[in-house]
Amino acid sequence: MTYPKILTVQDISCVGQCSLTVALPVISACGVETCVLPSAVLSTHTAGFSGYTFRDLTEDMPAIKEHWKKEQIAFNAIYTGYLGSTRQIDYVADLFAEVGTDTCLKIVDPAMADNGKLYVGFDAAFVEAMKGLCGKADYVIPNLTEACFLTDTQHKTEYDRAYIDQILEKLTALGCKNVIFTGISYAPGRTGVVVFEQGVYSYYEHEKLDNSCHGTGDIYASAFVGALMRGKTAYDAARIAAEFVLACMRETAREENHWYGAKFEPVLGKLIQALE
Ligand code: PXL
Repeated sequence: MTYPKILTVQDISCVGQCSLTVALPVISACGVETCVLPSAVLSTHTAGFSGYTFRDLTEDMPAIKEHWKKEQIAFNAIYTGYLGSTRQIDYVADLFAEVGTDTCLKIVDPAMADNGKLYVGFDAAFVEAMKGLCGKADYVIPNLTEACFLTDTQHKTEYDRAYIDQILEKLTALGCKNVIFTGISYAPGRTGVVVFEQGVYSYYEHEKLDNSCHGTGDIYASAFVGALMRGKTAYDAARIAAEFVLACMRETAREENHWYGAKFEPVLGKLIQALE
């Protein structure tokens, strides 16, 4: 792959340091051409702001795809994040089938839930549709809450390896080939990412910081995708993305009032260095 081109499908939250306003700069910084298909346009993200606007762009998706096909545009990878409607999930499956190269990598971040709850606006029908999309992906990047919704598992805040193994088994049964399972913590003060590749388990553990920031899931997935497209193994990409998110969170903790997102911009240079 000489100069990989990736398509990312997720919303534009105009303010909020998440979704496309993260994916575009982060993947571009990784040296990968980043094409975008906005799933919706919101004035802000939905976590903590009230009265935000929401323009669903589902209706635009088929015509955009047809134009790309007419122009013979094909992507080396397609990475999806926050999607704007249940129907949109079917259109994303069409994109997977019709505008990828022969070796197109399909990466799904089922961005729909955190801390035991679905984000505002999502329901059981969306979760069911997302199960189907995950089954079509080469890599799925859920947090624990999302994995629980995808596998009808009760969400726990304290758990052991057997609980995680059982979720991984159920994700595999859905058709997920490789799982990058974020925010898995087996010991106090520690957390990490499980890399489950073709049934083989590995784990990258690191410090658990006291602060938590909105949007870190999007930063993580974008950095993982960028590193993977730069030829890193899934384990190395998972490790590089984890270290990048830690750097973003440390940067964010320096300012008390920055509550709505993580400050990734000042540490983009560290991500670029990690890829050299
Ligand atoms: O970070 C995930 C995300 C993306 N986009 C929108 C969101 C959220 C999480 O709440 O509201 C619009």
